[in-house]
Amino acid sequence: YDCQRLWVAFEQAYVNKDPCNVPVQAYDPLIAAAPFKPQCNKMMFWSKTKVVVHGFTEKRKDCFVTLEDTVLGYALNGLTWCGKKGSNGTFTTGCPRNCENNPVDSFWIRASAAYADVACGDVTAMLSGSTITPFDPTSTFAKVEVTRFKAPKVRSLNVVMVIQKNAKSNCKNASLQKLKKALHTGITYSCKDVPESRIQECGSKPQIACKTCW
Ligand code: N1C
Repeated sequence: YDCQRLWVAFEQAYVNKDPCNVPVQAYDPLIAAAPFKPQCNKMMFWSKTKVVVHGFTEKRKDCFVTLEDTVLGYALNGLTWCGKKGSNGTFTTGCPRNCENNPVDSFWIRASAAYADVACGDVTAMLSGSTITPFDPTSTFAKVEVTRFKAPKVRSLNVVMVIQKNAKSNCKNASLQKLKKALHTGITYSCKDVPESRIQECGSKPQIACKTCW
C-alpha cells in the first residue's frame, strides 16, 4: 500500500469539517484506495463478541479473517479521530460520538458495508449468548452487513453462538428467526452453540483443523 496516499484519502473524509457532519459516504475514496479482497469461506463477522473473536482470529488466520485483519480495519481499530471546522488538524481527544454523523461511527459503517459486499462462500458470524438479543436489530451486523450478503455468491451464514457461563440465550433465541428472515433467498442459515472454552482451545491448538473447530 501507498500509505501516504491512504492517509490523504483518510484525511479528506473528516479534516476541516464539523465532527458531527461526516457522512458515511465521506469514506468512499478511502475504501476505493484500499479495497477489500474477497476471502471466500474464511470471512468472519461478529456482534458483541469482539474480544473472543479477535482472541481467536489473531491466532488462527488460517481459519478466519475479520475486518480488523485488513489494512484499514487493523490501522483504525480502537482509535478515535476527528477534525474541526477551520482547522487542518487531526484530533484524537474531545471527538463527539453522541451525534449520528461522527467520523468514527461513519467509518465503521462504511467499512462494514464494503467488507460485507465482498463476502463469498460460507460466511461465519460469532454472536453473543451473553445478551438477551444476540441478533440486535440496531447493530452494524444487523443493519449493514447481513442485508448485503448476496446469493449465490454467499452460500451460507453459519452462526457460532458464543456460550459463556450464565448464558442468557442460545441458538433457539427468537431474534435468530429475524436473522434467518433478513438473509436474501438462497443463503442457507445454520447456528451452533459453542462454549467459549472450545473457541479458545481451537485458538491455542494449531493442529485442530479449521473445519473441526466447532
Ligand atoms: O455493531 P456491531 O458490533 O454488530 O458491529 C460488528 C460488525 C462486525 O461483523 C464487523 O465486520 O461490524 C463490523 N465492525 C467492525 O469490524 C468494528 N471494529 C471496531 C463494526 N464495528 C467495529 N468496531 C467498533 O465496535 C465500532 O466503534 C462500533 O461502533 C463498535 C460495534 O461493536 P458491536 O456493537 O459489538
